[in-house]
Amino acid sequence: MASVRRVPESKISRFIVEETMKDWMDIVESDVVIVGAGPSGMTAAYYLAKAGLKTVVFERRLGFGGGIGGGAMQFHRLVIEEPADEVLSEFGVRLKKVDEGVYVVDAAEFMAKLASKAIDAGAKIILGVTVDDVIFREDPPRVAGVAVEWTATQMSGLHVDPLFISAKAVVDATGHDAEVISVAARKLPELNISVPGEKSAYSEVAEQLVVDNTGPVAPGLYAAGMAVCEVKSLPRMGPIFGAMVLSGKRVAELIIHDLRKS
Ligand code: 48H
Repeated sequence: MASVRRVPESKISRFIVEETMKDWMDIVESDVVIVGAGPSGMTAAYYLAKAGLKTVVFERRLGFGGGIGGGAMQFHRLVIEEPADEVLSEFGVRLKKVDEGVYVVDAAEFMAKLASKAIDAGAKIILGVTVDDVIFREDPPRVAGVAVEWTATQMSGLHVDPLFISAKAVVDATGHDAEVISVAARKLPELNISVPGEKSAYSEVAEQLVVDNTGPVAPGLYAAGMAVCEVKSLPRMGPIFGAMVLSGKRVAELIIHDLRKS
């Protein structure tokens, strides 16, 4: 039998603390912060990291995937329509054709491969961290990063101040509540953001509308995925995920373009 290497407790702790702190030293000045590791956030992370931008995803929960895992009423299959199938094929997700241009995928496979691709491209996904505010600058008014706190600390109700992470672009990929954009709208009237709220279901038009409306809501602050519905008052679409993936890809393309300009 192979002999298992003996590692003392203090060394285990030292390695973890040292390597974690090295990562955080790097993360505090990021190119792009993505809030939320759902389908739109992880797709954006993949394309941004692939383009060479230092990209970090903060996810409140201790797992990635957002709404993918819950599927439709917890059924484990999701619907994808073209042209999102091309993106999923790039991620290695197997697609079963069920109609012309329409496919079903396995929820667990979808979230696992999405995360794996984003991480392999160089994006950092940090779990258990909640973004609860933004950093702003004047002349011109803009978002310049985020405030982060451990989700567990937030849940405890303890009065603990956050850490700040600076970024050239912040993506709200928090889903239905558009949490980051909502905080900015409330605290920074000079950014002129309004959050009218999403509309009821109209799947056939919602998918295209989400993709078309993905983009900046204020300088330095972008909306992707269901957050776009919340901010632009668009209908929801239910458990069809093509637009989430295409919105993540589009926000990445827009940010890459904007950051190359500046
Ligand atoms: C850190 C946060 C914070 C925060 C939230 O909901 P998601 O899956 O988001 P999308 O937009 O990529 O995908 C939406 C899709 O899952 C969906 O719900 C669809 C298609 N619905 C259609 C319909 O009609 O209902 O993921 C958002 C992620 C989650 O993992 C949250 O835990 C996380 O963001 N999150 N993370 N700080 N403040 N708020």
